[in-house]
Amino acid sequence: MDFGHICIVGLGYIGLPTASMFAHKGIRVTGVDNNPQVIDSLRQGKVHIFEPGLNELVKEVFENGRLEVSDQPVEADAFIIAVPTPFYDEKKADLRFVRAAAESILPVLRTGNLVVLESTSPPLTTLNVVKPILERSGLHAGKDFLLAYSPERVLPGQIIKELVENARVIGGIDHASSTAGQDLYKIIVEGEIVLTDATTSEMVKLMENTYRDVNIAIANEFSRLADRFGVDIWEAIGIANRHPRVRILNPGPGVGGHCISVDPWFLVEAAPDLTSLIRTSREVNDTQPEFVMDSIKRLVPDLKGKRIAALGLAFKPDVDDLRESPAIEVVHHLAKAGAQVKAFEPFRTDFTLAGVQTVTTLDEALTDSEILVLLVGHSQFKTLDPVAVAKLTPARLAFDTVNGWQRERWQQAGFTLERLGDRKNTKR
Ligand code: SAJ
Repeated sequence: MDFGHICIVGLGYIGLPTASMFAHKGIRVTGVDNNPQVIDSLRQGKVHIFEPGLNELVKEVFENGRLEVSDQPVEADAFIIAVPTPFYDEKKADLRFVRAAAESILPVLRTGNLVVLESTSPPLTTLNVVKPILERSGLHAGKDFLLAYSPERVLPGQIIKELVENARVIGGIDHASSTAGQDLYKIIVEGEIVLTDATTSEMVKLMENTYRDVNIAIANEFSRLADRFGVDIWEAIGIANRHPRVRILNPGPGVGGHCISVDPWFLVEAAPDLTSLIRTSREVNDTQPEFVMDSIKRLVPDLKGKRIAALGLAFKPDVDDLRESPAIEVVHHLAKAGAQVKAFEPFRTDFTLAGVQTVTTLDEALTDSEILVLLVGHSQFKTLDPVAVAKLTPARLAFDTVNGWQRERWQQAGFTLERLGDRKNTKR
């Protein structure tokens, strides 16, 4: 199947890089978003999200006219839905954006089109939610138009590279839909393209993120055990990982972002009777900010009025994404305990947080602080020179939740450096 023009609904972390990459490969692309601010800023050449390499790519395809933006879908050969699937407070998938995106395609859906859902979704969403909506057009899936699910699997911070190099799964509702999906994605994908059915590909996506969540949960649980037994978790993991079949991930302040902290719940919701391990892992990761807080309180039992520099608010290193960030959870706990927190997030200096002072420079965060708490392993924090930091702050106690700072160097510079899950080297 040939694709001269494709329409991508949703211009967020996935939709915009995907649209830009297709345009970069010479395809005419219409990118659609229902947020007028997104459309306005893109039309002014401003990219509303931070992702290495994305600015340059967007600039190129706007300048050569291959990418245009619109507030509603237009007729095209193929449609890709890349909208968020958040969840409600009770951990149930919120498919309103997916439904709205499918409905927005209805008026422009034509015979011969291919529609691909990329949004992470509970099993059976393509068949039971998207297909019936699109068939309200009077056209039949598999007969008049093709329909597939193809999950995005790119890692924020490396999206541009992974979009091209990662293996791509395409699950059609029938064979023709799968092969049409393959024709579409081979335009941008250099990695392997694996064809399967729609429900398998939905489940593959959820399994990948759940697998990672469960593995991080065990690392976090190990950090609690290490803390109890006077072990240094970082040393212990380093040794355990020398085993040829063991690969323990890193503990930290918790699991954030819009994927791994959300997606496992889709499986729990879909089959609560079969998912006790998945649910428990989510609960371990969700309570890790409390473990961080308890560890800090053990060092400083009365946090009232203590001036704390909280370094990093993003959900993980070197990204500007704050969604579901455990660092923010920790900051809230500190503020609730009466600490005077100054939070610094270098990738989002515009960000404000109720009840917490956010500052725009590292100097401001450090200047009169008594305790430093490293919450995100941003490269610029990990490479800080402790001797230089010591000159900028009266603080001499630092708590590192991500193993970002070398204890010896910081101690030589006059700091007491405590780390998450490291009771072996604790000074108190
Ligand atoms: N984290 C740890 N310890 C680790 C690794 C990660 O605590 O050893 C934390 C991070 O700090 C972060 C969270 O887990 O808070 C998730 O970060 P991540 O880097 O593991 O993953 P995401 O959410 O950025 O991207 C994931 C990826 N999925 C997998 O690696 C299986 C990515 O490939 C997916 O495309 C993405 O979810 C998605 O969009 O679903």
